Amino acid sequence: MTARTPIKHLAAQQDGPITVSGWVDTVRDQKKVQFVVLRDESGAVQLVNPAVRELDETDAASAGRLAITETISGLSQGSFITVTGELKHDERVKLGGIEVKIGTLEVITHAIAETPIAEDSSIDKRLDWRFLDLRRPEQNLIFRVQTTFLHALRTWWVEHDFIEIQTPKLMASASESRAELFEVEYFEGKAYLAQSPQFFKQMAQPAGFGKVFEVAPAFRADPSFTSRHATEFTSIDAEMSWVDSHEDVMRMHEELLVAGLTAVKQKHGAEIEALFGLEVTVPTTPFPRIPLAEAKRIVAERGYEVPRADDDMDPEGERRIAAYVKEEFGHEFVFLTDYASSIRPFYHMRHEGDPGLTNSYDLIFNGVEISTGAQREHRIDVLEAQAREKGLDPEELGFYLDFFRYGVPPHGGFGMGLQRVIMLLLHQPSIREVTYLFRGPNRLTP
Ligand code: AMO
Repeated sequence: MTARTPIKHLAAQQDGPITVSGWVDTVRDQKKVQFVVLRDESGAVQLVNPAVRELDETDAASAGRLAITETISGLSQGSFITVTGELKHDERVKLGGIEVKIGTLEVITHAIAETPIAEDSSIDKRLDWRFLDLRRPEQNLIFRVQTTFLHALRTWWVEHDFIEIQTPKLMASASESRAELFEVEYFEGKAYLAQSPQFFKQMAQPAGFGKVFEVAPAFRADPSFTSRHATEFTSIDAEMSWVDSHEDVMRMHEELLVAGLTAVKQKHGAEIEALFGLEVTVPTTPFPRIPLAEAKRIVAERGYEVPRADDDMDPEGERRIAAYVKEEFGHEFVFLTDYASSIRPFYHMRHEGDPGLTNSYDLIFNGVEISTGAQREHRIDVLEAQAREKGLDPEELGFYLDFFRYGVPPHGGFGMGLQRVIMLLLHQPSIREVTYLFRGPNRLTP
């Protein structure tokens, strides 16, 4: 490994010799002095070189300095370099109050001088050149926040005795609605890309695992071009035994999110404020809960009738109910509960006295759905009847229905879109900004 010091550690170092490596952000090539802003994954630092434009035979150091000066004059933005030099603290330096006086400079790889994207390039153009786009400090922070968030979730799950599972992404049948299904050739036959780990995370319940989680890709052949949809996203899933209702799932879900957001605030709160002008709020528990019918009444009273085409909440309704919750409870999250069975999958448990409603919820964060959760129907006769009612082929569901024939505890869980959470947490305009490599109806590269 190159013996380099990450730039973020320089401020805490004493003045003296140092090696730094990274890519060139800017070059200011003045007659008497040259400045290079060097970036790495952790920050930026100013490098300085007293320029020597002509060889001075009387000065032994002159030849080396002249070579460095010429190298810097030809240095293109984005080139990767390694510099050894002298670190010096100097309050007058705007960038972090430190500077490195260049001793040696090695160009590791030259970048083509013409950068294909600029700050104001369209998102599509930036995605074409995603590896360059990701060099921006904001992008780097997004993925460090995501790392911290996922790590905190995993820690929480492990501390609460959840088992991590990896379920197959190649399936013989649909895992959610047939409408958004990718079909792939599979030897002589067909396979489908998993839309969620739904059936297999439920399988862990009759398997006696108790509590499970998975963080993995999910695929949806959704042709929409909205800011919240991707054809491939990361699904965060949890499922646990012995729930009395969806209320137990919501309690687990909110505790988990508090753990995730606390870690993000602690580790990145200041940077998020500096780069995005945002304060991360750790939500209080319990999150507000509003039955869907009540939520629709509230937004109607406030001047918006949710279209009646289906029984769901539309995106505008989600925005409005979130605005109401923010105003009334000062909360960024709201659980909308008790969705109609007509718009929920067959595996959601229905209300004991009212089969028109399910023990389910959607979680809204800053006005957008980030998650769906529910108690599952675990009684085989009821489950079969519900599947038939939805017009599903019991043949295709055979393996799933078997889970319920050999003993199974009551259970429930949720699925949550990782990219949606990060997008809404950091107030990003689109899921494209927070996806490492976005996949949509017309994007399969890079
Ligand atoms: P659902 O279909 O609501 O529920 O998906 C759960 C969450 O996954 C995210 N999501 C998406 N993110 C980006 N692009 C998409 N096309 C996309 N589709 C879904 C959303 C959504 O809230 N099996 C159930 C969950 C469960 O009951 O456990 C399910 O998949 O954030």
